[in-house]
Amino acid sequence: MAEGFDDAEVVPADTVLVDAPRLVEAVRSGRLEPFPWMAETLEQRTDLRRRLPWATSVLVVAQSYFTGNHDEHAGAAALAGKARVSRYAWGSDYHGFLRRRLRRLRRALLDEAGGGRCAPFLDVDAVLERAWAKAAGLGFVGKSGLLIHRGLGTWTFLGGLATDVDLGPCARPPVAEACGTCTACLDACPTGAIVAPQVVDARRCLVTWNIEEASDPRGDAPGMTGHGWAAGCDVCQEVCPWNRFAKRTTEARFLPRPGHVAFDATDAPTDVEGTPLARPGAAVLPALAARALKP
Ligand code: B12
Ligand code: SF4
Ligand code: SF4
Repeated sequence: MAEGFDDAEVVPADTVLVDAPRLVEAVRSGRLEPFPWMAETLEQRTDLRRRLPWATSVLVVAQSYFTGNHDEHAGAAALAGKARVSRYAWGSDYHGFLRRRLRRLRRALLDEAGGGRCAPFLDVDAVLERAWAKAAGLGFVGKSGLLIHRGLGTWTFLGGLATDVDLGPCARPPVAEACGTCTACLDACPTGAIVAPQVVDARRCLVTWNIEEASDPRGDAPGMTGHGWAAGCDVCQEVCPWNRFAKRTTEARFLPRPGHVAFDATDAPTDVEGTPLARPGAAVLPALAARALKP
């Protein structure tokens, strides 16, 4: 049914999300302070049926974006002295084409059911996606806070459909948390943003300041520079042993565009339209590289 995605599973829409109170706590504690829209949409995020009261089923999808490592695409010599870009931002922006794929899935579902209501969600919608993926048995939430799929690792985007078509019960059992005694992500995070197992403080995560709020001067604060990441950050995923099992995607749109794997202040990409680098914007990329490479 979920053609085009790497994995998918259904889960009833009235499933109580055990992680919903954790979002409330994250907002109250100030950890999500850089994103006022998280507090503004809190009720919808903790309860999907506030916004979509008609939903009876949720189909959660996972899409791998893993196309390899930096040195495979840029070469060790080309990487020397450059600031890196997070793997998810190497190729085309996922929002447009994965949303189109979700709309196709929606059409197929409603055609088969003979009608009904169905709303896609993908990243920007007020849905607690990792909690839904966990509830659907797609994986477990690691100490890094990332959803770990046993076959795909952490390199996945999540999304789905909420519908009033009854898709039945979830066919999978929950996936047990399997970090064990490993603390590699907590130890390796360059800014100490993983403040406790599964708890990420967005005020310290590099991604807040080099993608989402790239013009905010707080990204230049002491301890937040010289980390080597121009846009996004993959450290907590690179050290994760579960990613040894990560399967590569066959989706060519995630392959890197020339110059988008790593750059410095002198050769930052200028053509970023249709890529995740458009979020910070071409104008700030040289400064982000300079910040990342600050001695
Ligand atoms: C805001 C946001 C961010 C913020 C804040 C991240 C954060 N951890 O809160 C910033 C900008 C920092 C960020 C960074 C990244 N993000 Co982001 N982000 C989101 C967004 C829009 C909302 C996340 C959210 O609700 N955060 C609030 C916290 C409370 O919820 P949560 O992170 O889901 O927390 C889960 C667990 O950690 C656990 N939990 C939380 N607190 C506690 C406390 C205790 C005690 C316990 C036991 C458990 C627990 O419960 C939650 C649900 O299971 C989602 C899309 C969406 N609509 O869900 C994408 C999303 C989570 N991001 C994603 C990605 C890819 C990233 C990056 C990898 C990007 C990068 N490489 O540059 C990094 C990873 C950083 C990290 N280690 O989490 C993917 C994650 C895919 C996956 N496999 O997990 C998502 C789902 C987008 C998507 N549609 O694919 N992101
Ligand atoms: S993305 Fe980077 S800064 Fe953010 S939690 Fe992971 S390792 Fe830390
Ligand atoms: S690095 Fe270790 S502790 Fe962190 S999510 Fe992966 S397995 Fe869990």
